[in-house]
Amino acid sequence: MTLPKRYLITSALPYANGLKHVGHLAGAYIPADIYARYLRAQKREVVFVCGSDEHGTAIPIQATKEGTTPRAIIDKYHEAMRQDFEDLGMSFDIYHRTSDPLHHETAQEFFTYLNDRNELEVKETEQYYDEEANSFLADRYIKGTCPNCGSDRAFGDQCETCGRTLSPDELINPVSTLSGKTPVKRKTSHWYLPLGKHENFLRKWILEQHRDDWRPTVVGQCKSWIEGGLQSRAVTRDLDWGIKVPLPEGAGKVLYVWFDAPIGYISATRQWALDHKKDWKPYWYEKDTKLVHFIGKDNIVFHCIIFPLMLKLHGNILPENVPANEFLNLEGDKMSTSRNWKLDMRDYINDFVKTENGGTQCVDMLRYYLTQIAPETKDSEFMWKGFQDAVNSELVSIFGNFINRTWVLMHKLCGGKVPRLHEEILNETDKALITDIQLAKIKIEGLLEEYKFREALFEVIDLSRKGNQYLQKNEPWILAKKISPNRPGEEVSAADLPAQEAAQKRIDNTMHLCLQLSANLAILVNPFLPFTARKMMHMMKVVDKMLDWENAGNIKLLSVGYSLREPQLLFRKIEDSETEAQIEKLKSGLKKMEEPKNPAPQAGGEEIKKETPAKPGIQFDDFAKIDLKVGTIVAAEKVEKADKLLKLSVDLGTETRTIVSGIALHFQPEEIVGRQVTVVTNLAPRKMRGIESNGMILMAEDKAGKLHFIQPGTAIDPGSSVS
Ligand code: B3M
Ligand code: ZN
Repeated sequence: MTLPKRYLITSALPYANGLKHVGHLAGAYIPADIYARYLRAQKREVVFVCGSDEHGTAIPIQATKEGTTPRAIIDKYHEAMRQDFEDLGMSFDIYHRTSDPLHHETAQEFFTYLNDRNELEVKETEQYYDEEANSFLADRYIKGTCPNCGSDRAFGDQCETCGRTLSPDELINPVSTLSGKTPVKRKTSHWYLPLGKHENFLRKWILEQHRDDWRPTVVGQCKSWIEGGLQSRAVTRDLDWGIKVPLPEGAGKVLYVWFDAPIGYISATRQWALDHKKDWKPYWYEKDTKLVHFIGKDNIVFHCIIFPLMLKLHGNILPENVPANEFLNLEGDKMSTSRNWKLDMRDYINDFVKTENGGTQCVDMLRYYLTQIAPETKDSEFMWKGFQDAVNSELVSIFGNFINRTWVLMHKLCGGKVPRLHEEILNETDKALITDIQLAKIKIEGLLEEYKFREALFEVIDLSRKGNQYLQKNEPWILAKKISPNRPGEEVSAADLPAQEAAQKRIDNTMHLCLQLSANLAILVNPFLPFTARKMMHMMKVVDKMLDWENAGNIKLLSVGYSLREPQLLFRKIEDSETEAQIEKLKSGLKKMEEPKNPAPQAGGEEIKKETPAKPGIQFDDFAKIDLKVGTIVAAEKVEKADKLLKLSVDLGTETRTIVSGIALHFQPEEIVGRQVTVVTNLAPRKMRGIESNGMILMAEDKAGKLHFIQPGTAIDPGSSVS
């Protein structure tokens, strides 16, 4: 396989509508940064781009919330995000922004190119229009009742209560959030990207060509999109915040944010090229460029289907891979900005990095933990206790400990200089260590090339673990006692000389190899923990060049006789008090948001619940004991003197059962007659308020505490079994 001539690495452009949390960092930024740093160490030609996504309705909505203008919002958050990324060591070659004129021009050119070649369709549709505000309404600007769960706070694009994706037409009683009035329908025309027309290309390119080298989760999502039928997607909007449609008939319209944002990768590359007097074109047009998009899983469709199609139609190269990450949860619950259940990068920086005993070691601690728990194949969990363990029992006790012991011993036993290696007496442990160093390099680079960052990092730590074991086995501190017996001034007998010489040689070899291993560890850890690698370089008094990847595996990196600096501790421990304080802060932050909104929490209100913790695992036999059937509610009435209970008659096909259910605060009896439910039919009978209940109906409870029926997608025969 020939190596690509150049690499273009992209990280998703975060919306400039708020601070970003560590879930974002773990998903699209740290892995990309590791990859870019690794490639640079390999001396490959790399450009790593990112920037702020400054269009879309998210921006004016945030402006309304903060009582300011969209422009002020993007300026504020662009700068804040740029700074946070810098503080956390993201090595972007450029952090651009989509409000930049160069980006507007690039995106408009792109649109014009496609439109001129008839790659876009124009379609007339009817859309909601607010007559009072004189404006078409973006989906987010329409509120109404959710057809799925009945919540009256659903938006035109999504119901936040039940999570269902909606279109404005599905909303019951739509209302404009601009004026509070009922909107009317008006004709409008838009430009569409006809995905369906290119189904064959997409199928072939993703489901055949990349079936094996893209992550299964990514291919899986694409597959279900393609199989679900590819609809044309509008690439313009009736909105005034965004990039103007560059056509007279497009007056008052802008490019859809998801059309312009990925083009931001191109404009960022252009700006970088301008700044460095380079040519940007090969990066987007030459086949020997390897383009890799790092994203979170919610952006898969845009990066794997829509943008690649745009690129193809525009004559550009396509991404080689899109290593999308799953989500990162926090302390047992989904990270969420609206519920303030999150750890912002900024908070971590303030609480750990910008403190007296913080600094860049704390940046690397976060980078370490987030890589170790990277949600590469499934959602994963940030736990403060896990963070503490990762730092204290891996970074401090294994990696840091090895380096520190090596340095202390080298100063004590070898006068602070790199001792000789006596090849003639190399023993099995020495040879095994040398092989381990060489193998580690090969393993780590193989894993990095496959975007398996957490496994790659594990190998780095594992190599330092082997270093500790090697030291332990060789015990140079014991050997040293043989050379300088405890009683000073005592003469050494001639007979002891050969034994002392042998001991000295063993010390030399042990320390020599530990130092060479340390140099190797600096190279191998550098893509992951760049600040730690720098500190190690300082201790070794070596220059940047030593970190070139090609030096890994080499055990002659530090010359004999070279004097090294005193050790510096690489990492400090994380105290219980620190993690406890963080957990407390998280919990009280959540409350603060809840209290004003919800003075008297009650079922169906706005109370925000934490996800129920997972129950312990069960065997299939345990599950098989439960008899589940579909039933139809044929009658329902209130139970006297029990405001929570409804007495239901449920048709189970062969019989009609009486079931008493605690759902009266959520549903009126008349509204549930006719609904299908899932029933546990073999639950022991139970008397409630004098009525015998013969079974239980299953309901789902959302985060707001609201109940929802669990029913078949379409009506089926009562009595059908559920398994
Ligand atoms: N701004 C969505 C997000 O931040 C969007 C990504 C654009 S990448 C071109 O999740
Ligand atoms: Zn809903």
